[in-house]
Amino acid sequence: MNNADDIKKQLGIYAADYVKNGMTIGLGTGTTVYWLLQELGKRVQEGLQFTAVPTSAKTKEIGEGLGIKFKELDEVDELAIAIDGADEVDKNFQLIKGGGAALLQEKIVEAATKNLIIIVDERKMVDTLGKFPLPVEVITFGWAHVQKRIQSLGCKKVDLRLRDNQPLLTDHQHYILDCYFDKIDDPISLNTTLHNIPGVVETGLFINMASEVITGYNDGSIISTKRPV
Ligand code: A5P
Repeated sequence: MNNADDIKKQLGIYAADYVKNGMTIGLGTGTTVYWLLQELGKRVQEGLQFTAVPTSAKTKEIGEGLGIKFKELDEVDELAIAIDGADEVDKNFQLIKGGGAALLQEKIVEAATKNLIIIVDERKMVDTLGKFPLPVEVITFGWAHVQKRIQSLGCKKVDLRLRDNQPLLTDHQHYILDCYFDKIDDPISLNTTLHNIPGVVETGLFINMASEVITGYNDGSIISTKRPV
């Protein structure tokens, strides 16, 4: 029986095999990707050469400390692959992301590849999205009005995310609203509805973006599944 951290570490090592010499890749954010960064750092020391576009300031900071070479998104064309974690993954490979508040940059970077590889432990695989509160990134101006509009969509609770008792500011100087929908029956239409609210910058619904999900199980096994095209 492996604990959550062991599984994340195994996933990081497994996913590092996807990174080949000469690639330009997107690197995600979070506690699972942390282990990927550690493994890639080791492989860089052993001679692996690649360039990465970070999905957050945190990933860039950790990666640079490990010797990983970064570029800005606008300095590169298409990314060969991107690897990231997720908070929930449903049967159709739709995702909730943003638990680490990096969803905006993640979505922009990951839109630059056809090969978004998601690494998650089995607890994050769900039939229906929504138990995990959906993060929605909003402009700071008028955020309480956006909060009310999301509540009026039938969302049970919408919390402004705090850090140290202050509203958390994202890398791009926005707020995050954590939206407790409980059950998201139609993620595609909810994503569109949320985008139509003035003040919403981006949602944590990653629709039709993941091409492959690598799942780590409690018994130590790892299974990779490709999204049917
Ligand atoms: C960051 O904003 C998120 O999208 C993360 O990718 C997601 O929350 C998964 O993070 P963990 O691997 O830490 O669970």
